[in-house]
Amino acid sequence: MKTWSGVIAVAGVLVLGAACTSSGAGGREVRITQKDDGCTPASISVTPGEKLKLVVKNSSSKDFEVEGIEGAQLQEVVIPEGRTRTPGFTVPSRDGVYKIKCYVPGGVSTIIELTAGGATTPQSKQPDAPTENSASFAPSDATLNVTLADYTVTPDATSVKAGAIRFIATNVSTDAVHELYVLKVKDNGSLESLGEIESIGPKQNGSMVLDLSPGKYRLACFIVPGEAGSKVDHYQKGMHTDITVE
Ligand SMILES: [Cu+2]
Repeated sequence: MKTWSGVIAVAGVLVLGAACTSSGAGGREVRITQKDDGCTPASISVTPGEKLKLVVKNSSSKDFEVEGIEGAQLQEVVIPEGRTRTPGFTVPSRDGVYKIKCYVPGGVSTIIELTAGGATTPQSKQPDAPTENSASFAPSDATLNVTLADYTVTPDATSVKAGAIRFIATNVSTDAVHELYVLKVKDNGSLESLGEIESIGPKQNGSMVLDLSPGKYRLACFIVPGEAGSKVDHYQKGMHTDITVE
């Protein structure tokens, strides 16, 4: 019995994979659909080294983003409400499970697992190096120190002068990975991601410089269950706070 249910489960995944994909120039097309309750499919069977063309359609009423996490090399792409974007993704050449996070900042999220080869266990975790982007930073520019804890985001000031602002994020957690997103809070309340320091390990820090105009901004961590070993949604747990740029 156990063997048969396993075979049926595998066959189901293959049928799903075939149903939502087709071949085309620029890689095999894999369709991902975003709705108000999340993204589908949640799992995709791929071949090591395969080139994919992700056809990401946003059928929801919010702006979605997709990006690779835990080492998957897919740059963040914003898919505005009602639009379609087609980022390419090359599956790494070794068997493994590669994760793409499909989400609304501060809202729903789905982790789409791309399983390459016969892997049944996730690839070894490879956190991204902390972002260091200080090229445009001058000593006279403002610095905002941000403390990330389980599960709070605490800047050392709630207002900063407009211009180049250096964000230095320190994760004081003893065991959890956190990240720092800086988002513009638009007039209609929606969020636009402007920059991020990803995958800051326990007791680690990272920095980035952003040029910000006056307005309201949100500092947030968007790690969700299944990402970086987390069992909880950090944003929902309270990992966000707003600052004013004047
Ligand atoms: Cu966090």
